[in-house]
Amino acid sequence: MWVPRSMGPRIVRIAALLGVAWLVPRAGTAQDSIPWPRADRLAVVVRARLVPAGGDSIGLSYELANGGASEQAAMTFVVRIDLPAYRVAGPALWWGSNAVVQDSAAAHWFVVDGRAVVQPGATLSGFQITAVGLTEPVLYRVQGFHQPPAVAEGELVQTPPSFWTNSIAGISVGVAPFPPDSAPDAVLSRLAALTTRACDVGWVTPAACGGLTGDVEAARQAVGQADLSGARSGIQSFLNQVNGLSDEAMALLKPNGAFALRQLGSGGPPSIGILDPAGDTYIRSGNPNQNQGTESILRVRPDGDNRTLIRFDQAAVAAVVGTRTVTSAQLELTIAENFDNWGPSGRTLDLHRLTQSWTETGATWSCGDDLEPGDPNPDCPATAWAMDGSGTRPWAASPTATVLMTNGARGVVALDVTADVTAYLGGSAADFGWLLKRTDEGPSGAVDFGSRESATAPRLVLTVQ
Ligand SMILES: [Ca+2]
Ligand SMILES: [Ca+2]
Repeated sequence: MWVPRSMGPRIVRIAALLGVAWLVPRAGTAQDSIPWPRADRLAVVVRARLVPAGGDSIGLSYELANGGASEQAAMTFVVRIDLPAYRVAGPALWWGSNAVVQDSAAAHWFVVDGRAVVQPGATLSGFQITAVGLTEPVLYRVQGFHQPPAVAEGELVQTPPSFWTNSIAGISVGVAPFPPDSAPDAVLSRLAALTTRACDVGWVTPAACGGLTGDVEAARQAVGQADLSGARSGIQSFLNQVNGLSDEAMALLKPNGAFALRQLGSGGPPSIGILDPAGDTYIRSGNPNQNQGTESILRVRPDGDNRTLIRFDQAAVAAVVGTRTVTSAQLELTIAENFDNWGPSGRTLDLHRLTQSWTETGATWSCGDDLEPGDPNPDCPATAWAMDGSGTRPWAASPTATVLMTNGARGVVALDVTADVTAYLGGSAADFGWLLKRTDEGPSGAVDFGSRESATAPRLVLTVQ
């Protein structure tokens, strides 16, 4: 199998992780002689296509067709996804999750109700992932359902074959992180390699391959002559041709072509990425050892010094930003209930950068991670923090952002965290998220925001260019 040089190590690594039975003829094993149905009794076709996804995200939807000649119904579907964060959705009665399968990150769908298996001759769609990154070829695996063999009384029951020896594999389109080298020649070299790959596996017809390859080659020559405008024309022509190709070709080549155009300085509009929190909770001096991490609200109020903690997955932020620059980062909170007691001219909330680590289900007034959050005692051998009293506060003294709350305010409150997100990404500040509190916790003024357990979760809106 030929793979582009830049992709070779990854493909080989993926092949090693997911099993390489699809690359080489299967050697007979002792397992083949046991009466369990073998993997080759399942014949499936997996189709991938792009689906709309917000901002900078890529949405992929997979269709699983079980061949009429199969002797098994399909019941497990795995696609290699080499990303720290992505969303997985599945068809009805299939459980979809981010999983580690044989030490390999993978989107994993498993039927949870026998009625939903994909019978021979049937097709099921709706296996979806949403992620920020770029598409590339990945391996998938599908395992069939089989009844255990009948066993006579006294006969030894044989161990069923594992997923890895009793599943079939193939190549489809997945999402991977942005490439580390985004210089124009590296990006075009990647695009040329992916185009060749799409042609090799039959996602692009030989006739169309010539046109696509010619466009990328023209762009590479233009870059060699420092003619970025000419290079952009080549890639624009490439993208025009990609429209109308097979679903897999579009899924693989469209995002990569668009990425190349961006890296060639197309001056296109900035893109926007939206992230859900990795953790949120609120703490209160009135119940100093109680955790509120699973509540559907994030409360800020003076009585009991209720303060909100929130943080995002830095790897997910980095994946959105890729090789570009954050031009804006807004923390958006949706008001679930405004107690409308902010006085005639309103009162302010301050958002501070936290400087100590904490966990969503362990954070209390007393510490960042109570080891026994279910009891009324502080169990904080290593994570105590000084939310009041003596000691250094676990947040940066100068607030990152301040917002005025007023009676009657409803909807979304936005806090500008661009400087902090940039500092977190650049490593000049450790990322423990933020604390939101009343500037002056004396006078009245209370508000509940939706937590990530609610329908109006906080979000981090990133604009990158
Ligand atoms: Ca929470
Ligand atoms: Ca405790």
